[in-house]
Amino acid sequence: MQVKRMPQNPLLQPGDIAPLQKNYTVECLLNPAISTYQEKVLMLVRVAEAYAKTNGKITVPYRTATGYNKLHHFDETDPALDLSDARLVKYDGVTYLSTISHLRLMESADGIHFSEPSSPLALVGEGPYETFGIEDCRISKIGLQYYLTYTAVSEFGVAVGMRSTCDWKTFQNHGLILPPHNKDCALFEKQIRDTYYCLHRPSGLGIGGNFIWLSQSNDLLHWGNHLCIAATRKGFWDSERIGAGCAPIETETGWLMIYHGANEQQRYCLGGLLLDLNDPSKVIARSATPIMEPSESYETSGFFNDVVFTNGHLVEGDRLIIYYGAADKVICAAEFSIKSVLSSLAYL
Ligand code: MAN
Repeated sequence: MQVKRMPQNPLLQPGDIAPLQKNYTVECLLNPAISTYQEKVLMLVRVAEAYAKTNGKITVPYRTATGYNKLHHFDETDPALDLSDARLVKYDGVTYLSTISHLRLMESADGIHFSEPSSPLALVGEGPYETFGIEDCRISKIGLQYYLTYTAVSEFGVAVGMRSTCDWKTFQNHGLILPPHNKDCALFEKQIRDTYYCLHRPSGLGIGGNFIWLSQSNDLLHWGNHLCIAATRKGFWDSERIGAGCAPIETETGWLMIYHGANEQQRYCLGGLLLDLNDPSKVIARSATPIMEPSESYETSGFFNDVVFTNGHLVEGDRLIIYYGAADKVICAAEFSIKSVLSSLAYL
C-alpha cells in the first residue's frame, strides 16, 4: 500500500496553539476532525491541556457542570496513585484523565498550513457529562448542517455527544446521543432508504469487546436497530480494539470506512472496511494488514507511542487525504489513492 506522508509533517504541534486557560500548558494536539466550508479546509483539533506542574503534586483538571475549572491535587509519592498510563491518573480506584481536552477551530486554504481564524473558536465541555473534556470529534455534513459527534468524558463515563452548526459561529448542543461506554461515532452523510446511519463503538465489560456497531435513526438523535458489524480479530493488527474514522466514503463498490485498530501492545494502525451500498450492515471486504502503521519518529514516539489515529479526511476524486494524530502528540496528514485502498482489501 502506497502511503504518501506530507513532507510538511507534522502539520501542527503543541507549541503552535496557545493554551485556553491560564496556568495550563498545551501538552498534546490529537485526532483532528476535518471538513470544508466556504472554500476553506476546517479542522477541529483536540487540544489536551495539563495544569502547570507544581512541586511534588500531580494535578487533575476538570470542569464543573456550570463551567468553572476545578483541580484535584495528589501527592506524587502517595502509594494510592497509579500513573502507569500517561493518559490517565488513577487514584484509590477512581480513574481521571491527566489532561483536559477541548476542540479548537483551525482553518487552511491548502489543507497543509493551518492557523486559527481571526475570530478564534474553542468548543469546551458543557454540563455534567463533559467535565473531563471533549475529544476526537467527527464532522459529517448532512444538507447544509455540520454535525459534530465527539467523545464526552466525565465521572459518569465515556459517551458520545453531538453539536451542530451551519455557520461555524453558533452551535446547537444536542446532548448525549449514545450513553457510556461509547465513542468513535461517525454519521453517514447520506440517508440510505430514507434512514440515517451511524457507526459507533460501545465497549463490553468482561463479555464482549471493543467492536464497531451500526445503528439507524430517523432524526439523528434517537438511535436503534443496533448491529455489531465488525469485531476485533485474534492474531491480527486489530486484535484488541477497533473504531470508525469519520463519515464513510461512497464508492462504486460500497461504503469505504477507514478505521483504527490496536493490538494487545496498544499499537494503533489504520485499515479499511467496505460496506454494502444499500445495506451497510453487510461487510464486503476488510484490511488483512494495515493500510498505514506507525513508522516515522513522530508516530512511534510522543505522548503515547506507536499511534496513528484518524477521525478526519478529505476526498478529491481518487485522492484521499487522511489527517491523523501521531503518537497522541502532533497532527499529520498522508495521501492515499482510494482505488489502491479498495484493491488492498481482502474480500470476504
Ligand atoms: C484511545 C483514545 C484516542 C487515543 C488513543 C491512543 O483510543 O483515547 O483519543 O488517540 O486511545 O492513545
